[in-house]
Amino acid sequence: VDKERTFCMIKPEGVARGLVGEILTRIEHKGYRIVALKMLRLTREMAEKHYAEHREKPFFRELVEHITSGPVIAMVLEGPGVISGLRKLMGATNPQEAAPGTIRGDYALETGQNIIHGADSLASAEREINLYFRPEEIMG
Ligand code: YYY
Ligand code: MG
Repeated sequence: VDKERTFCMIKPEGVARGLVGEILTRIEHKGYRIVALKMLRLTREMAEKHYAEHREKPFFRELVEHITSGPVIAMVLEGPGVISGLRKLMGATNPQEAAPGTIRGDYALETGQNIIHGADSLASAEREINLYFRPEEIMG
């Protein structure tokens, strides 16, 4: 599965803090290919779809507020094992538990401000890619 694809997003605080270049550098240096990329600001409706799996969680409202609070960078990444590989580059959800050397481990302190999103499974990756990108926006 050399052509495995995943969905990745730099969240509003990552963009606001000027970490876009740093994060793209880590992704590219690892060897993953960026096959689609756009900057956008999520509507509430988009955010609720994106995080539909968390609809019943106590932090859902805050999560939607946060992800719609400013522009984000949405991407499709391609490469062998990229779904789990991106999750490793990201580090643990709680940045206080994320290992040094990971994006969250190096640049964040709070779960609600953890800078980066990555799909957590093949099904999530496919669902999220389709939520953000039309087929013709993805470079083969
Ligand atoms: O996939 P990942 O982002 O690592 O974590 P999820 O468990 O899917 O949660 C999505 C998102 O929700 C997380 O990145 C921050 C936020 N969140 C939170 O604010 N408080 C929690 N206790 C758990 C998650
Ligand atoms: Mg998740």
